[in-house]
Amino acid sequence: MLKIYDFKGFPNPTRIRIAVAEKGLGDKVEFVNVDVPAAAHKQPAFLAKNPSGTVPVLELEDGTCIAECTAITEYIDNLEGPPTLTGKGARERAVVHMMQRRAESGLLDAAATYFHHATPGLGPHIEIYQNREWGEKNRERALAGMRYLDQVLAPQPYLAGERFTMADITAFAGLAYADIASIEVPADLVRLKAWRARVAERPSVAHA
Ligand SMILES: N[C@@H](CCC(=O)N[C@@H](CS)C(=O)NCC(=O)O)C(=O)O
Repeated sequence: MLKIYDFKGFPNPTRIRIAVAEKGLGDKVEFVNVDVPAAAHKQPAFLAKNPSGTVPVLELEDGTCIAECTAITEYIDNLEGPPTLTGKGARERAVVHMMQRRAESGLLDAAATYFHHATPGLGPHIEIYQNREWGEKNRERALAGMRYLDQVLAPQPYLAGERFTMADITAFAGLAYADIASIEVPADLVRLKAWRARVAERPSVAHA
């Protein structure tokens, strides 16, 4: 049995719950709750699994711990059946990773940085360093990221082209993070809003 340490409902754990559901691997995975609000992810037992002190973490049967949603998604996508989330062949894999990274850096991580630095975040026991100016800058970055993704969707239904991929999962979680941080999607980004509504209807996303 694979173990995934996470906290249900948080944006990054949601990325992996979507990936597991997309691949139909729910019966191969045990989700282990990490009490993030109580700072369990900053205690030595968890830091031994992931020195970054973040969820999710995938633990294989041989004890190998894999952190970072991109790496976990790669593993899940290649576990059984042909890969569907991370691309097939050199070109598609490269485009998926490029778009994933743009969604991650420009939207998800930007919204997270705003949340952790310019709002109370997870509370003073966890947010031991805050830089408000850097946080505010990242709010602007998140909005620019949304605008960029809206443009990407002009000629195509999904962020990496014709199919739903890891890039869409990351951007969807990025918008969830923006919601948590009260960064509203600007009203004129109609393509991004329509894409979000379509993605939300996928069974894997609806149940994550
Ligand atoms: N780049 C990491 C981000 C993981 C992350 O930041 N997870 C959040 C939950 S959404 C977390 O553990 N936050 C706790 C904290 O920052 O103290 C990944 O892809 O897994």
